[in-house]
Amino acid sequence: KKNPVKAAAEKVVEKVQDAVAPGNDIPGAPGPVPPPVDEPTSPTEPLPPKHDQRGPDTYSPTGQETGTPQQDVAQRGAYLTTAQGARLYDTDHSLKAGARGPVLLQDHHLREKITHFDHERIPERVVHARGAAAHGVFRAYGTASTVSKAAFLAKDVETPVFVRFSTVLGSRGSADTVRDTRGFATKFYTQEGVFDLVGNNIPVFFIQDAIKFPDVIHAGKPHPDREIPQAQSAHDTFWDFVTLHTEATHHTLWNMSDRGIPRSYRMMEGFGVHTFRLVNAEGDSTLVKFHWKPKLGVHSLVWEEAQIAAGVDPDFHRRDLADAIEAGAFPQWELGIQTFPDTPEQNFAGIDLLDPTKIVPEEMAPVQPIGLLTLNANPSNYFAETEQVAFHLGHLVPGIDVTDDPLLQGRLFSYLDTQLTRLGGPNFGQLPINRTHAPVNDMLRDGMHQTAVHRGVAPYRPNSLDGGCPFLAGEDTGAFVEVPAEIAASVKERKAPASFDDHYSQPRLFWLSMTPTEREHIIAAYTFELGKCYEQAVKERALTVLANIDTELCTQVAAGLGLPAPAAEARLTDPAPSPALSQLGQTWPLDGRIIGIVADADSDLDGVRSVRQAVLDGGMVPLVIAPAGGALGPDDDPVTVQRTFTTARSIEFDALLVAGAPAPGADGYGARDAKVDDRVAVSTGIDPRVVLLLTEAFRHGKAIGAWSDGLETLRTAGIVPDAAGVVTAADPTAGLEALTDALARHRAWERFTPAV
Ligand code: HDD
Repeated sequence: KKNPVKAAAEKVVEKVQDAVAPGNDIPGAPGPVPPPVDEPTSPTEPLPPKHDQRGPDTYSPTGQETGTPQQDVAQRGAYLTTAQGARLYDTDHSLKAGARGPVLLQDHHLREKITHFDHERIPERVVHARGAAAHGVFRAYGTASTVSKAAFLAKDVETPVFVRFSTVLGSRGSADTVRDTRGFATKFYTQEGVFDLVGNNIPVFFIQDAIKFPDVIHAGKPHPDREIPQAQSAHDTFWDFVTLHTEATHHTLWNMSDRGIPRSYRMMEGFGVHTFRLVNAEGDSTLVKFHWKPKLGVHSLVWEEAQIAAGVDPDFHRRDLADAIEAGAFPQWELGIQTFPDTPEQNFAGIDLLDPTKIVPEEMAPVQPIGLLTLNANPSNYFAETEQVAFHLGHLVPGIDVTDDPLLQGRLFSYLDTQLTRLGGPNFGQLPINRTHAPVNDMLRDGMHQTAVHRGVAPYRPNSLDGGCPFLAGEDTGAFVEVPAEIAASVKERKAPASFDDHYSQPRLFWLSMTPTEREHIIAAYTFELGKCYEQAVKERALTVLANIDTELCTQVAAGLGLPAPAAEARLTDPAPSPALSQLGQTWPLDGRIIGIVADADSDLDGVRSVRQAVLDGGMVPLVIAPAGGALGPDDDPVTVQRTFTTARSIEFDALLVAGAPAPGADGYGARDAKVDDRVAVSTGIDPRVVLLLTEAFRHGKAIGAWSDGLETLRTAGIVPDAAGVVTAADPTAGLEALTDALARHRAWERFTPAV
């Protein structure tokens, strides 16, 4: 007797094969469904990708093949059409009763065009609204295979990725260079599904339990009455919160350090923050912390530079990332892990690994490199990619699992939930940027913005109608199986463990690990931010917190605020410093660094040409800055000008080379420029904007070089030739070498007081 399940399944297969028969074909539809095996208890082959898993480039929104690759133009086809494909003869005039008459309601094109426009914006992210992103590839070294069975961590496996960097507090249109934490979220499109590593550039977090997240964000965001200040922590509610919840002390200290104002997204570390759990093919589990280490080193702006940039170029970080990738200076990070035994205590050397306000110093648990990330392509559409990308910590692959960190557990809820509002429904996974590259056979159906045309009748299982599909995988067939971690018997309670109570020893460890220059920056940052607060009680409470970190820090900030310095509440601990926390003291590659070359028509243009070439050869970017746009020199051998004295500001350049002594007013404007007190500059005969450029660059510790007439310009700007990081040479290319040596240390730290 024929098996009824099999018979029913065969009927379905026939139907499907009919539907996909040649001539009846739907572009991108899967091929014929394989006939079921004798008994529908296990799959024969993985099913091919669904129609909606194809790359976005080759299909129009209606699924029609549009040709590959997609051309880089906004519109394709000769004629403008409506969204329904009807050709249009006019898109500039509403349909009216006579040329001067009222507009008619029947004008569908007008209504369609305006309606679509009215709905072009979606809610911005409630946090991390401002961001910039890039595509890239992750190549695994294979070194993690002993601890994780994740296929993408096996040796030499290359996995496409999309990385979004962000600030936390500001709105979508806010400035890049504000003092804030930076997001570092990576989507790995692995063959086993998407893995999202949603981290920050600071390894600890403000709070230990996700239930406080709305509170800390309400405190950090602009005040609800006036909606100011934008993208700042320098206001009362932020400091009120972080001083009443002293677990925030560690994260806040990192924010007040140079880490709060990165030079570039390319020069930031990234951290997974929480402890994760890896599991290998044998089922052994290991606790880990993820680290991204930038190849270019960790560098920061100085505060004045960050403030100027926020006005002069609010897109500073976004531009820097896109420009570098476009120029082929692909940023790279090594992914590394710190590993810890997965013991029931989940504690390493007295540090509770479930407490997200704690680090494990690298000196105690070295970061072991497991792969290389290279960002090599800019998004082609900001909205479709950077705005619509949706990260979620629950996007895990076999071999990577979560721990009971209460902050992580709450995040596992929040990220899915937020997309329902932000992306308008549960089908955001079908958006091109969010699509997994692994075959999908889910039973999720319908809902807002459903773009897949699902066929078959049985999106449930087990079923006897759709060939019995889908079947369940086991661990041996690549299923994601949670690590069966033991949970100690306990009572249900709203409580944090006692091990979460120490809020000061790690901030003190961070402080003690800083060089004198870095400490000076921290003192200045606290003094600035608390100085912006109005509430005396908040400032005083902040000082009691600082007293528990370090007496010198507290005394100095108190002096700046004009308040008495309180004493520490308990004896300060004496942890061993962690040198890995300091950003200073090493040299780094200079790929993509920007060298400004100041010249005018009377400068040594041969020198400019040769130094320009040498900068390019060194993988850096030369930008010639001259009184006016166009070119310098003869028509047959021009030196192209990239910036003028009007458009250039020091924040754009990592180092300056000065070839000329441009007089004020060469462009008919310089002498009247209000950027600087021009009486001084006019009397000395150098354009005041050049003097400003140099004095700012000098104050910000940047490398400065000069030759020929440029020496005169340096003198006018009051820069002594033997100052640290200042290079004067007869031969510009020899000078460049010395200049880049200085730049490799990022800044001439000796210029800051106190010196390193
Ligand atoms: Fe979060 C976005 C990083 C705690 C709730 N978070 C978001 C993004 C990053 C982080 C990088 C931007 C992702 C993107 O580019 O789209 N968040 C962190 C880190 C945390 C953290 C490193 C602590 C270790 N976050 C955290 C908590 C909650 C959230 C405790 C809620 C309980 N985060 C969100 C969110 C966001 C988000 C509301 C806003 C937009 C989004 O998720 O997609 O769900």
